[in-house]
Amino acid sequence: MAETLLKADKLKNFINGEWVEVKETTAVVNPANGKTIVEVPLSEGAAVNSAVESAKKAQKEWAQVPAPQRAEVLYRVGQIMKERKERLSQLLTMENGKVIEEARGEVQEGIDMAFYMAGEGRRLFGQTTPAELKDKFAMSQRCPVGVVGIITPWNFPIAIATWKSFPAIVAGNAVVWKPATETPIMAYELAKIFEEAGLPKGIINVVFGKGSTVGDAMVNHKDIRVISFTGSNDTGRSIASKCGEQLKKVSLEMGGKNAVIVMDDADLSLAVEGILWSAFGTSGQRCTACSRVIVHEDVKETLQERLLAEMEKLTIGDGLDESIKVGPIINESGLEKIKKYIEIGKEEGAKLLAGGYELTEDNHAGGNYFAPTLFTDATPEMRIAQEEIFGPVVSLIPVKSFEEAIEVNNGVSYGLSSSIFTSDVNKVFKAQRDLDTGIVYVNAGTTGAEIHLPFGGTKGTGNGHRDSGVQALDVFTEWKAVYVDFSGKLQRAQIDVE
Ligand code: UN1
Repeated sequence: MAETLLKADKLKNFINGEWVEVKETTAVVNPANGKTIVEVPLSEGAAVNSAVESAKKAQKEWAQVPAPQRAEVLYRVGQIMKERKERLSQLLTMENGKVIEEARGEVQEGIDMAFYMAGEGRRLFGQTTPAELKDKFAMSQRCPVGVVGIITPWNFPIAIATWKSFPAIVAGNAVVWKPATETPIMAYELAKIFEEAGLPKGIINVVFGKGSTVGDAMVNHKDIRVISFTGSNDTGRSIASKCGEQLKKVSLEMGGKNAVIVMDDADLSLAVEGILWSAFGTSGQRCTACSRVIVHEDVKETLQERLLAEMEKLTIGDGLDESIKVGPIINESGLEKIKKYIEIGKEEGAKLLAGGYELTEDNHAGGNYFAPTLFTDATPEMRIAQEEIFGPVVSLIPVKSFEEAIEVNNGVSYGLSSSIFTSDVNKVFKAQRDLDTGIVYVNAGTTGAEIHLPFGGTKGTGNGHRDSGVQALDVFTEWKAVYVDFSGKLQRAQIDVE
């Protein structure tokens, strides 16, 4: 099936509008069945150099193209993505494992981002402001940065790529892009779409390969002026320190330890649905996934019983099958990490109520499947309640009050998403104010951020920048202040004349 959908057995880099073959490759494996889908290049640093060279040249002209015309390319990209939505979704499920309805949702996120960012071609607002002096005009405007580097993860291989590349392109930059080695097909497909949409050569360059080679070469390249990264905390920190030494702008999004708070006045059926979806959707492999449930002690027993009953109904398997609700884990090492945390949770004294094991029976053979897992009676300081697991594992933490719930929510090193289920309007407003995360939901789970709002978080989740929304433009533009003096004489500012 992959062969007929993909029409390639070996992917190529896309540099300066050319498809460039690379000798060394590695297999891309479907996590649902362990079968190889395609070979992906393992590029050397030299590929980054040639990508940057072409990007530099192309960007100079691209920056001169009026932004509304740059945006037209994005409209065409959105249109082609729309036409290919089903095909892209199936390929996404094959390389990433997420169930097909979620894959369609992710591709739709990319389409939405295309049309939304295309609109920015006619906005890209700056500001005019009064000047201090007579007959003087002052304004600030957004300017492209030049060549930008984007490094994207395997868990949202197309949506996150659009969050970064579309604002970069509409703002007049050229992009060097390293997609995750686990999920290169979405990058290959998107590059083809850019090509068909008429994006000039060199404006998007895709270099496949390992982070340690390709990513490092990008981070250390003097002509890449911005790095926008989504991925693990360790990698993000190392990128940040390398960029710091070079005074290079860096935007980081590095995960979460997101909680759903369930108060004693909550609609419990709604809360159960919200927890199920945000904890076990995408097999918990979202930065926004819920991995803690902070529950008022008066409703803990009922909530946990109802959760258990619903968890039993979850179907686990190959996401191409429309009846499946939970797909596989991306790879062996993802699986090993989850298993490690199950042992940690048990040792720490949390009570394992469901799951906690890998699925290996015949209908799961060859894939990486993990049973949806529920711990209860966890305490806030346990490692399973502090560290990102990136799998279908959720821990219930009982609390006595609203104030304690907020404190527990905020008592982790991450700050991406949080949610509260309550019917008390005062708690709603207090919670949205006091929850220390970049995204807050009321009466909904922790996942499902929309592309026209800023995406990112506080503390260890990032470094203050945001993906998507108009806020993404702050990453990919420099502000320029412009003063025009039309008085006809030299007016000196900031001089006191008595
Ligand atoms: C991620 O997990 O890195 O908010 C992105 C959501 C999705 C995006 C998740 N729209 O859950």
